[in-house]
Amino acid sequence: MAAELKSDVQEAELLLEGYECIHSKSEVFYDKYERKNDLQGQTHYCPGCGHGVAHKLISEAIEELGLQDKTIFVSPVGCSVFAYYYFDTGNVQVAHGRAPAGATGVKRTCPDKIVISYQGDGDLAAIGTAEIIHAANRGEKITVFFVNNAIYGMTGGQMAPTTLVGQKSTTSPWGRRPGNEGFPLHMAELIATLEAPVYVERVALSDNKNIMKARRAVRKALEIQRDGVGFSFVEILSPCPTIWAKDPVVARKWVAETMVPAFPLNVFRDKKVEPVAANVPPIRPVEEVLEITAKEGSASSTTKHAHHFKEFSIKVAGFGGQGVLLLGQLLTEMGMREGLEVSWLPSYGPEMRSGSAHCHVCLSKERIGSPLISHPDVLIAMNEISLRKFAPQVAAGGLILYNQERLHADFALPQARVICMPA
Ligand SMILES: Cc1ncc(C[n+]2csc(CCOP(=O)(O)OP(=O)(O)O)c2C)c(N)n1
Ligand code: SF4
Repeated sequence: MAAELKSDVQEAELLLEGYECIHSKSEVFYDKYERKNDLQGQTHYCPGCGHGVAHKLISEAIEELGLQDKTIFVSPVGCSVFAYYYFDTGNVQVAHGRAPAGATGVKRTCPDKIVISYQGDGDLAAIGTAEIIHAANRGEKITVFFVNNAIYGMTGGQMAPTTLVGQKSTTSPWGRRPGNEGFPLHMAELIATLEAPVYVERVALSDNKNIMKARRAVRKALEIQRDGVGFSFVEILSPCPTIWAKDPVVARKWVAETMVPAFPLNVFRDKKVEPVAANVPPIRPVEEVLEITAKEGSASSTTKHAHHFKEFSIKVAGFGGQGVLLLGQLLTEMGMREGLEVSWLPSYGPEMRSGSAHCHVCLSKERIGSPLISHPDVLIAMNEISLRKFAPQVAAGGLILYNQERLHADFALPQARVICMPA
């Protein structure tokens, strides 16, 4: 008897006899996942997590359609927040729930790109409900992959809008009760009630047959975007073994046996529409759009100065009501008139007056990567609080303009020059 017992490896080898075993990774994935220390090379997903399978389906579709160089992947907040570790495409990471809004901006700016909004159910159906509904309703020509695992995975298993009736979570320890927490949201059905979406399907990562269907849906959604047809949305029912406290095989079965009856698989929308050219406004110079073009022959139409900087940053800070934001806008407008790239980023509290207000202004000869300024070349400090708070950030050799007669005796700053001018 003992001699007939075979090891798992021998069993597997027997099963594979006559088959060629191929392991491959889509070219759309990085060759090496650059992660911290000993995590190099592996993904951050738990074993059996559906995100890995969803990533594989998306990357293979991008590769097959030859879209890698055109794709911009917008990753959400949630377990898939680090999708940019894996996809060798353009990547943007946005705030919780805002992926459809971010994707809208990217697509409208770069209409020839393939823009993917990838989101979990907490992200899409809770904090981002408004964004997804309005992006779908506007018919943005983006593709949304919605990974529904019926729970908040990343934060440890709180109830999501998709949590099933009776399903326990850390915030519904007795199981979801419709009388208290409402019914699960069926996002695919909801989106299919809108007029604009072109393609809406729900698929499941429950078994090989359904994974193949998911593969086709993912590809079709991307084709629709490639052809400029309209908004495409694929809901992917996906296992989360860790939070569900099930082993990966049982978790997959749970998708099939418990999730699918509650979230039926279906093509909810497959509209036949002709591709239409993107309705993008003609690109005109900003000065022209804002009607600030100087009149022919006037001084400002001819006076362009030689600027010695490549990039020049200014922070204006003070109280609400001092014109802090307006001053930043004026500087920005002057920059535009000089033909520079400009950005203006305001930051102020809820108070209309007397609250802290500041803004970041960037003037540059090249496109500006981020409007956020950590080390301004110039600080315009309109009050003492702002001086003390922001002066240490000023770049070495920078300048501070301070709205007072003189500096306080205890104030010393070695790295920047201060000019006091009571404005
Ligand atoms: C504005 C904001 N609110 C809350 C959080 C905390 N948070 C991070 S991930 C997450 C839930 C994500 O769940 P889901 O979208 O279902 O994705 P999963 O992790 O299951 O893939 C929450 C609430 C946050 N990061 N930002
Ligand atoms: S917690 Fe769940 S969704 Fe998150 S990585 Fe683990 S299995 Fe995946």
